[in-house]
Amino acid sequence: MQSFYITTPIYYVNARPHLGHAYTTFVADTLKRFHRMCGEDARMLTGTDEHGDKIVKAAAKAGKTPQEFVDGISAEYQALWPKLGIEHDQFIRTTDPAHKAAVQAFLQRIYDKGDIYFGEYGGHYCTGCERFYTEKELENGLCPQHLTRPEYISEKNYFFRMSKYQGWLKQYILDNPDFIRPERYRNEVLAMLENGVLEDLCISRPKTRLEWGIELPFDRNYVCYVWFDALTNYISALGWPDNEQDEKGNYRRYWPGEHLVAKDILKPHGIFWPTMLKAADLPIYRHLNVHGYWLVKDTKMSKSLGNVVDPQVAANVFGLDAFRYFLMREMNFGSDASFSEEAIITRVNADLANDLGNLFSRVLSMNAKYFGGKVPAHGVPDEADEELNRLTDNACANYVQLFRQMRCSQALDCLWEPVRAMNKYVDVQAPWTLAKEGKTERLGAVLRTLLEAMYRVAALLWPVMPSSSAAMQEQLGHPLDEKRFSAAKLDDLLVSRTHLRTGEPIAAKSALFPRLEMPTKEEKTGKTEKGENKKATPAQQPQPGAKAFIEFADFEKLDLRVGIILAAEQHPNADKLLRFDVDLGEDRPRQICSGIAAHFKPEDLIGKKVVVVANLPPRKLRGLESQGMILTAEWDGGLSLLSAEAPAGSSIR
Ligand code: ME8
Repeated sequence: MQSFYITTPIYYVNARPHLGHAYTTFVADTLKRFHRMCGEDARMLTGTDEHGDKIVKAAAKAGKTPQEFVDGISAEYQALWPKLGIEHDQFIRTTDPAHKAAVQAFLQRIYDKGDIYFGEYGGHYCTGCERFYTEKELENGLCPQHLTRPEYISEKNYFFRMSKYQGWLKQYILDNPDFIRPERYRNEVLAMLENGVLEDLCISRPKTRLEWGIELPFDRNYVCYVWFDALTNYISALGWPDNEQDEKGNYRRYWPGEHLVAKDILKPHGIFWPTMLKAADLPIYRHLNVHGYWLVKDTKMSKSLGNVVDPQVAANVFGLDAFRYFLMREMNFGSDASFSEEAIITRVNADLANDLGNLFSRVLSMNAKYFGGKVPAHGVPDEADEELNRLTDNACANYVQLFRQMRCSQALDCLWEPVRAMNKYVDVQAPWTLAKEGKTERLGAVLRTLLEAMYRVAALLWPVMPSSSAAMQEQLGHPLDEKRFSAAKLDDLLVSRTHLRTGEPIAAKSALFPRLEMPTKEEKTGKTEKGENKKATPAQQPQPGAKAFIEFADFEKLDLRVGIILAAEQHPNADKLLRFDVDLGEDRPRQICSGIAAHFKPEDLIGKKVVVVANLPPRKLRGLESQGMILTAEWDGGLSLLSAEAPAGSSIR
């Protein structure tokens, strides 16, 4: 069985987990699930990076010993991931004894090969980055990351002969075009290798300056530089070096793996790590997958700006699967993306509530109404059915291919083509008309075509939205069984148009993706403010440009009802108006005139369910009495009819 090993960076424990950490970890979880779904032996690693200057300083500030401090924050990370539905197989800490022993073995191996030497070094040291900068790398004498003035330090240290591997690494990247992806980051690393000489890497810190680290096995007066320590986690977690020769051990089973990082740590992963592996005669990782930054309203997240997004709060407010979907869909892997409440609400309402949720809700309720909730038989497919099937086949195949290339956002975009096409197909095929005309066989064929395509989309969405995908599969009478994932099953999803069983009962309704509203302050903080003012607070004022608030009692005066259009024709005296007979569940249909002639052909609207304001006083429009108003949604040049899947006369609240 093919194996797949995905890692996240191990996060520093000097700060609490935020949206950025959650994103990388969600992507890793999604990829692990995707490869499991492909029938592979997939494993995911995450963890915490706990040594170094930064941690010592943060611990001192918190009035704790480094060990107490790292235990506390590492525990927060460990507790968070399961709450976010992350299913990692292992959580590594760089303070684990097995990791420390692995780092020492790694150092010793390179030392014995002659690629670690002792020398004098003077350089500009930035504590924020935990690294030395050369004069050339500074910007106006300041660290380019932290914009602080580094300290000039001169001391004797151990060095890794990284320069020796410059030519090898450059050639390796040229020979393996997708080793670092997307391409822009490959080019960045190539530029670092092509512009000048790669310097040797200082890999020690004298204990006189820093004690909180792993001792060098060949000199007890020094501890290991954090990056050398941290990068080794990717193999120490697999049990290296003890199981290096063991065919059945995790190291031989999973290495080389796939790494996932943001652009901030491109250099250590793109340059230090492959040269370290090469020097230790170990296989090089498969790919370095580099993503951009999440910005908050176009600014970097920072504690001082107070704009750090807490992933747990976001998952609680918006729903875990909706949050995951948004992150995967909104960030084009490799580029930066912006997080805002407006962005998530817009995306979730459009893609999940309107497109996918609405599709499930209308198709399942029609199936309940027309076939008692049982899967109807396949009919003889007509051209429209074939077209939808072909579109679904292509979209499913492209989705899988794009996922393999880490292009999750494009993959999801692709899968939404059949979702949107299915909604259109429902409108065009108009099952309600087929039902009225007694065309039961054709009605069954239409619903079966839809149900099969819906199942394929729902199943493929599992890596991104595990619970919703499982719920949709269950609604379609096919509960998810993770034990049955296999390459053959995935192939079947991609090509077969028969997954459901004729006559089997399925759900009569579905309400998986509620529309999101802007969260209140209380929902965001989870607290009520003391002495809260019962009147509208500024956060509750209407948005600029919106209408003034009304009392609830005013809203209750409206009689909104579901109506079915029984007849529709052009108004005899007005080009802009259509005349309808609408069944509102009363003794006889009402005549309603509506100014929507520019947008619809009257014959297309027969059988449609609409929402009607039923208690407006009758009014004459160009000679014909109108006994109600049909509600529409309008946007730039576009117009659609509001609809609700409920019997005629149902009241709307
Ligand atoms: O660098 N947008 O740890 P770290 C997207 N310990 N991702 C973000 C982000 C943002 N705004 N902010 C952080 C370290 N991340 C080292 C790693 S690995 C051997 C050692 C994510 O806590 C992203 O994955 O600073 C980034 O690479 C990582 O957190 C940095 O985490």
